[in-house]
Amino acid sequence: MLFQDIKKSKGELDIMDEKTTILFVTSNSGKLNEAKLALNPFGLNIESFHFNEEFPEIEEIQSSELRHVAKDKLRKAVTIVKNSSNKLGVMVEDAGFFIEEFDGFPGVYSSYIHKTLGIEGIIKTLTGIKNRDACFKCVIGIHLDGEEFFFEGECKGRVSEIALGTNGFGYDPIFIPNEGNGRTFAEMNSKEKQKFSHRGKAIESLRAYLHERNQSPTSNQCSGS
Ligand code: ITT
Repeated sequence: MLFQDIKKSKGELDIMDEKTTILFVTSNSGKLNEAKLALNPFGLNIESFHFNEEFPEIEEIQSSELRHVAKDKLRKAVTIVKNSSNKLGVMVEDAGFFIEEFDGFPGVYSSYIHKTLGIEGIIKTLTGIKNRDACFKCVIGIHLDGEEFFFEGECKGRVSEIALGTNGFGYDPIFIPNEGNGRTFAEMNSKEKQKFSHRGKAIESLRAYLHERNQSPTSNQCSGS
């Protein structure tokens, strides 16, 4: 059942439409577009939170665990988003790129390393190193009716020898997932990336949970965390 299929009386229309809307608090338009692509077909709207002078960004805590970062991000997001009670939920996501040879680095520091070293810097650092195994991981946090739920996704693959492709964002041009015929994420269209990606998997778990919760007479019966 699509979320839009919930029976609506005339006056409830707008309220119910808002109740199919998730407010995604992210500064990353690539993440936002991928979430829309994955969830819109199921009748879930994804709205972005517009950062402003008062709230220019969410400052991330230093932690070695994506889940801790996501949990902290979610609490901060819920605080800065006022009047979200008319929405289905408030969502955040924390992701990282983990290179095996470097014991998982950049991992939780992926954003900083992407801005400083960049993808060409990663390729240079791996010159002459045989083990190019890497993975993407992400944790989605969502605040629903006063409760927090978390959904994880992982995608294993390797770092390419050269940057290839123009689609996607971030580390996509240098990541070759194990599934996907040896192409980088940046050589795939968004739908293909979604099939294999960490985000695609985490979003699918979220979608399945929301579907189950929507069908349950009392929403507290399901646990997604
Ligand atoms: P937020 O506002 O949501 O925190 P961000 O871009 O800072 O956005 P993260 O800290 O979660 O997001 O991401 C860490 C880095 O990993 C960042 O440089 C991203 O561009 C990159 N990244 C995340 N998901 C990716 C993906 O699917 N493909 C390529 N790079 C990705």
